[in-house]
Amino acid sequence: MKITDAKVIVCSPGRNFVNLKIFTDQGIYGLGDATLNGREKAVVTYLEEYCVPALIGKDPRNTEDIWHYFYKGVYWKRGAVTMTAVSAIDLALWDIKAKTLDTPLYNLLGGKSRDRILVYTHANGKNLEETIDKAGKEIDKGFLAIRIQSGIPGIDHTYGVTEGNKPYEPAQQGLPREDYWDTSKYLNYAPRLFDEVRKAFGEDIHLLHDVHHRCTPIEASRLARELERSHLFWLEDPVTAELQEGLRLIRQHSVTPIAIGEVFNSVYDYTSLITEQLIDYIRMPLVHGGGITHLMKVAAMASVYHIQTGFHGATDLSPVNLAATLHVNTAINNFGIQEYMPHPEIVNEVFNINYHYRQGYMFIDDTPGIGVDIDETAARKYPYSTACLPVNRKSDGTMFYW
Ligand code: CS2
Ligand code: MG
Repeated sequence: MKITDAKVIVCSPGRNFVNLKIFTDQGIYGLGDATLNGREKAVVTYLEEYCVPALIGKDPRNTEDIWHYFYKGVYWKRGAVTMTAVSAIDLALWDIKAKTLDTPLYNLLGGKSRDRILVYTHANGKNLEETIDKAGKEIDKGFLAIRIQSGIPGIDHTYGVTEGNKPYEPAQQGLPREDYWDTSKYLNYAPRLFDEVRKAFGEDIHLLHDVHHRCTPIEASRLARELERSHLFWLEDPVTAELQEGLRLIRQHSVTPIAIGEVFNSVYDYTSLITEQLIDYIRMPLVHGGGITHLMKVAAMASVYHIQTGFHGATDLSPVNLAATLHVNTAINNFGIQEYMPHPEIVNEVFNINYHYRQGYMFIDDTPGIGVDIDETAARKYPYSTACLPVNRKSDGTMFYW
């Protein structure tokens, strides 16, 4: 079996997506997600200029060797752009392998460890009342786990909080918007927010919260400790994790579970976090973390240290990534939870999907391969348009983490 061609498909049904399609001499093709929010074209160039020509003629079944060809074989290892390209190739090859064997992908990853995938959704409001109101609406849809984000009194616009009833979309057309941030206002408000949410909905619902890397380790320790009384499912990205040792301080001070890694792209971002048991959930998505080949190894390493998965699943990852992630979630033993933000309807004009949500869980069908297809004619109706994530400053103007 040989790879005969590969093409990068860029489209923008409501937001930008990049996908890779790999063709073989046996008429079977595979799809991989290559979307890197706000930096899409960098991955397109990387794939088109450097990867596609090198793929032609290779046997697509050699997923392990091809992964290392594009990882070890490249002098400039790691980094989000490189790893997103590697991920797209890897996903497309696993798609081909499973289609060739006429079986859903999860069967090649260990088969079924479960038949439904616990998911969490998002509720965010401009203030406490609106946040509680929106969380109530998600509970009415049957969700058992909800990420709660709220506008903070005294801060004009908070990342992760949508305006009005618009769907959640952090990237905006053109150059990045500038947001402002005040950690002390946030630290005073967040524990009160969760007290009220618990009061409104009781103890049974799982609550999650995303700090978006905005605290120092000692600030995050205070927050994690004060949130203990609200029994969070997890506190996400409490600190920026370039410094893995930063997580030690939080662990010393609190038993609030910690999730981290949506911006990671290799196991080397996780080594101390996993082996020192400084976290509870890994978040690195398939699309940026080396695809199936690498993520299965990271998940296996995490499982040895009693760490579970909670893969990133925002709407800026394409349905191909979501479906592939559901296959992994079906197969591995140390699955924890899956983030699920439904794509708006327009996305389904371009992607034919093989999963659905029902009463707090996602279900994936038995279509061979990853199971998602792309309609290229529909994709052409939605051309790419530059959009970026905001930048973030402290209230005195100092540049800060986004
Ligand atoms: C968020 C994302 O889903 C999450 O946990 O942090 O919305 C994230 O900000 C975006 O995916 C960035 O592209
Ligand atoms: Mg996050």
